[in-house]
Amino acid sequence: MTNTVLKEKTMGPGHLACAGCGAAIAMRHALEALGPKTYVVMPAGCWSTFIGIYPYSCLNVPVMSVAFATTAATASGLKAGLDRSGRQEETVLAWAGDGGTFDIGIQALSGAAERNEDIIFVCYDNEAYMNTGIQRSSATPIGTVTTTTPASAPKPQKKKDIVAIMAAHGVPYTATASIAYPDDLIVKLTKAKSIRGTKFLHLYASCPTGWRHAPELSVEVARIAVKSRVFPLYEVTDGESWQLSPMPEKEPIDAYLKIQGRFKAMGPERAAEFQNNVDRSWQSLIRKCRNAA
Ligand SMILES: Cc1ncc(C[n+]2csc(CCOP(=O)(O)OP(=O)(O)O)c2C)c(N)n1
Ligand SMILES: [Mg+2]
Repeated sequence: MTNTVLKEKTMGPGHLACAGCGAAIAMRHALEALGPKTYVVMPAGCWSTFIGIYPYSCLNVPVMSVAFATTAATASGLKAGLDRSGRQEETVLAWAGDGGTFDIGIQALSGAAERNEDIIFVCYDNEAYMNTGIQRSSATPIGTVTTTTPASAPKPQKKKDIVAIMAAHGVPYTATASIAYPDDLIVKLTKAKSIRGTKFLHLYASCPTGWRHAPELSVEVARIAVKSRVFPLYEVTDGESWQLSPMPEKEPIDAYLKIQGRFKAMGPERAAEFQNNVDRSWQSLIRKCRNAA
């Protein structure tokens, strides 16, 4: 696909995302790290619509728009084809939302990970099916209001632990990253690019429209998520060596819940459960990192 907007840069300014879209920021940093020799494979989701209408794509790299369930399988095939053509230095980036990763994309992703396909799979996680109108996914946190879990009955289940699932496949590299910590994100993707086999990045991407916060607060919300340990930053090598990334001082969770309208229906009980989930996940992560040290 040709980009008629910007020739030199991997991502131009003319996308159609909402103001403050974390997923748009995420791609800009990802392509900064991976460079122009990147092929992007993306399923349905906000990204496949706000990329723009051909030939006015905001991306200056080739993009394949694929059926929802097939991202990792298509990326595997594309990489095999490039290899066969002697183009081993080119990177295949599978780029899917949480719906396209945690839910509908997981079987193809699991298959690719089990075969250890040489791809980078990034899940930009905005914690719901945003493109179709904010429906809950298995990445949506407990107590969240979405259009399918309304204020009268916010989501009762907790978020699925996708990194543990990917680590359990024993893939060479898995990590979390956030749009609020771009240096860390770029270091991780640069590292992923240098490793052969399946690499998985769980990338936190705020969504002002779905999370009901001001667009200018997207990075701030992402920063508080890391500080409050809602979304800690870490890496897992070969599925067994867990390592915490540089983390800021710990802060209470209250600001995180208050700043977003999606948690407005959370009573004190659900808030306590949310906090409890965060604490338990954090303790478990610390244990894994200590055991690996
Ligand atoms: C097989 C299939 N089912 C449903 C849809 C409708 N659909 C398009 S985008 C989307 C939401 C995707 O959510 P997510 O992967 O989290 O990405 P986001 O929109 O949040 O960026 C859905 C359900 C589809 N395109 N294909
Ligand atoms: Mg989503």
